[in-house]
Amino acid sequence: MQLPPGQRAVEGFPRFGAHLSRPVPDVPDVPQVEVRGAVRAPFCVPVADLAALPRRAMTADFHCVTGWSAVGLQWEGVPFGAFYRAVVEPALVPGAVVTHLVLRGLDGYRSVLTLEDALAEDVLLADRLDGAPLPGEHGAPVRVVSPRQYGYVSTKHLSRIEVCTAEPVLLRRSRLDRLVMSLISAHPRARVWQEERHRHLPAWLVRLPYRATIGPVARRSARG
Ligand SMILES: Nc1nc2c(c(=O)[nH]1)N[C@H]1C(S)=C(S)[C@@H](COP(=O)(O)O)O[C@H]1N2
Ligand SMILES: [Mo]
Repeated sequence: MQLPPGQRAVEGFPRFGAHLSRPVPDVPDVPQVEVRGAVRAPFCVPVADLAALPRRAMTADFHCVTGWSAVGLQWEGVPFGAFYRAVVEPALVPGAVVTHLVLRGLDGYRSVLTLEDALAEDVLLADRLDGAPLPGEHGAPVRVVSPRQYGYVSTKHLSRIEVCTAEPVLLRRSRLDRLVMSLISAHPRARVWQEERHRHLPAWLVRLPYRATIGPVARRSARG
């Protein structure tokens, strides 16, 4: 089995992200996904309404930008494209040319995708993993999964989709935050097979320091 350049398989599927120090966010009693931006008016879609859309199962590897890959994950959910066409497109401002989406999670996490990447046929709104409801640590009640992009695109606990007609700039609170984030800022496409890890840093430069972080991740996720 072949992995994308610079990736190594780990045992199991680690919980990972900007949130590691924080507990899994609480899921509201009636979870919803808010849609706003270039729509006629912001609105909320109850996660339960996803049941009306077609479903898809998919086996895929999951690649974190730091270099670990979880292999052979079995996802189930609604194709993101089907959701977008059924729910978002009819609500767009007439004439709006959508270029990007900002996805937000219940923990405040945000990621940016081009519309083209979001509508790829293997992008899912996943609510099941390995035959069971999506567990909290992996993004309950519903998360995005985009297997051909680095994991940072695959927003967990999806709570908001912002529809954009130009590439959005995510505002950062502190100056240090802004400096660090501009250095390690996400690649606008984030395709794993092209090794598009970051916007400004070449992949070869980050491979080695990242590798040092994989050991602890792999140990944490090892079972038994
Ligand atoms: N809401 C939310 N989604 C997130 C993150 C996060 O911190 N919060 N981290 C991202 C990163 S960097 C990775 S690698 C994957 C990790 O997914 P996992 O915790 O299911 O392994 O989630 C992505 N989605
Ligand atoms: Mo990641």
